Amino acid sequence: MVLAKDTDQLWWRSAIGYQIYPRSFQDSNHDGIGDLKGITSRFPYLKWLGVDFIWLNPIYTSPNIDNGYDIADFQNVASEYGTLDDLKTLINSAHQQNIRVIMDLVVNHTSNQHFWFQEAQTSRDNPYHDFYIWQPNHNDQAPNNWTNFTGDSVWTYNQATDEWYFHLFAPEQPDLNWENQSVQTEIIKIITWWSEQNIDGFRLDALSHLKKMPFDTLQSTDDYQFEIFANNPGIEVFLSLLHQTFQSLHLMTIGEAGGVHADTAKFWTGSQGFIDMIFELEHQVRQTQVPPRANRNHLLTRLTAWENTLNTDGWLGLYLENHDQPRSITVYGNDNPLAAKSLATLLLSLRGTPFIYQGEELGMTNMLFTTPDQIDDPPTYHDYQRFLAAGISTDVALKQATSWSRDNARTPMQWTNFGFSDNELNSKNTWMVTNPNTTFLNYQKNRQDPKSVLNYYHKLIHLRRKDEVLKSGRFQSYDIGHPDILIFTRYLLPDKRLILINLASTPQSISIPHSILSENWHTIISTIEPTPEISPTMQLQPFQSIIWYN
Ligand code: ISL
Ligand code: CA
Repeated sequence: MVLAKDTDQLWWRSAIGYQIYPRSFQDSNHDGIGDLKGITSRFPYLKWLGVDFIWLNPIYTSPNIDNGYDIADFQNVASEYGTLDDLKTLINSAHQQNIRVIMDLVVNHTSNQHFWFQEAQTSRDNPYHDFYIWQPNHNDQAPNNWTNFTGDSVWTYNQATDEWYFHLFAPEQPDLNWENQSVQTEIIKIITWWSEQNIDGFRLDALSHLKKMPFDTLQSTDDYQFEIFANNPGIEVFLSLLHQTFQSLHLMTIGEAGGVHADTAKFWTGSQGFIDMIFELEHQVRQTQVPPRANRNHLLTRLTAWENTLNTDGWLGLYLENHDQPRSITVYGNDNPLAAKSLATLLLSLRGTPFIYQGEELGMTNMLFTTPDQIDDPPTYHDYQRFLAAGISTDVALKQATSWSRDNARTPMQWTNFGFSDNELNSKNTWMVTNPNTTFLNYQKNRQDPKSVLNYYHKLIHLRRKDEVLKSGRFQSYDIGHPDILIFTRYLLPDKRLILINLASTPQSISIPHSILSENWHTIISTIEPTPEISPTMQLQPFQSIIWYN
């Protein structure tokens, strides 16, 4: 079944998304790795939860240096996840249940195992050579001293051609040369082929990095060192080419745009932009490394800035978690389930398209890593060894390396006491360790408990689904001068919703601005029941967030 693509082109504006990390979602054949059949078997759950589409992290053939973000074949499925037929079944079954399917498009780079790179590296005359970015070797020195996202040089030497090739991520992920028209043509073919497989859109990986600066540009050494890789002049040529392709195929797009700031967002999304929605990477900053704690005030102020910028034009992809971030309940809420409810209220009441990351709706937490062999993410392991080399003890090095590690988000989904397996034996054989707290923090227990994080998500999602104001109303915030509390309205006049987000972990007393009090509000939902009436001064319990309707 194909969902009508052209009748409702803006379907994503009123939709709720759910991000699936296929390796860790559901294992259907007991090999310890999540797979496509596993995902398909969970659609009834996603239906119950109330999501409209899923985004699948990469499932293509890959040597898994970066868990699938190093693609060796864009048009095939990694065997551990199943077959192309399994994917067709997944897409069909999703569509039958009115769930759309978004794939991850990783075209800033490929795997070094991709046929193009295998060819490209053999000689300067090879037809695929210019698919990648090369500089000649002089005196065995890298062409410049730029540092990439993994903390190493952007250059790796290639003996066969006596050249260096460019990579923003691992050396096994060479960057594609977007200046080469043959690269553009090949990528468009791939996008078209996927469209023919009936997918509904793409999340565009590392999109802001496609255009490189001249190699004699100086890279700064401060916090802004990666600006040199983002949103560079000339990127609009590549973005508009992609835009035309997506438009003509009616594919929804959400671009991951690291290094793009709220003030330039309109260039990316909206009537002048190239993509339907943007994933910004500004809202999370660290407050402490161990334990992992993020700055709550920064979260609220950055999200407010983004909401204001895209209030009338453009659209935001809203998220608090993904496969690259530690768990939000841990970094903002000290593992308190009430914090997860407060964060859910934020995620599901802002203007934009909310994305729930698997397990977030259960209040899944960071994992306490106890041995180095539990680490999977190469950059995390790299950090661990760096700390050891600096003379730090094993225990402390492990804590420091893993506290903010991406691995925290990648532990298996906690469906039962055994995680994503159905028995104790299989649960010991998973590709990555299951968080031991699955014995008490899991889907089965959550579903039965009316006060659980999951049931709160369920209620909120269904509230948003039937409320046009929460889906499309504009945003207006009120400054009450409290670092951990955000008050805002969503409005589609004459209708208004008033939302109070409280991320403080201790009781608070606040004054509500007069301009708000002059309206009539009735209570709808609160993270802590009973839902309080609005009043000039309010005593809020820790993580008490509230929604009122006019
Ligand atoms: O731009 C950044 C910071 O300003 C980077 O965070 C960068 O955009 C980000 O690391 C890109 O992440 C994505 O591509 C990576 C992959 O490892 C991540 O999992 C993915 O989300 C390489 O494909
Ligand atoms: Ca499996």
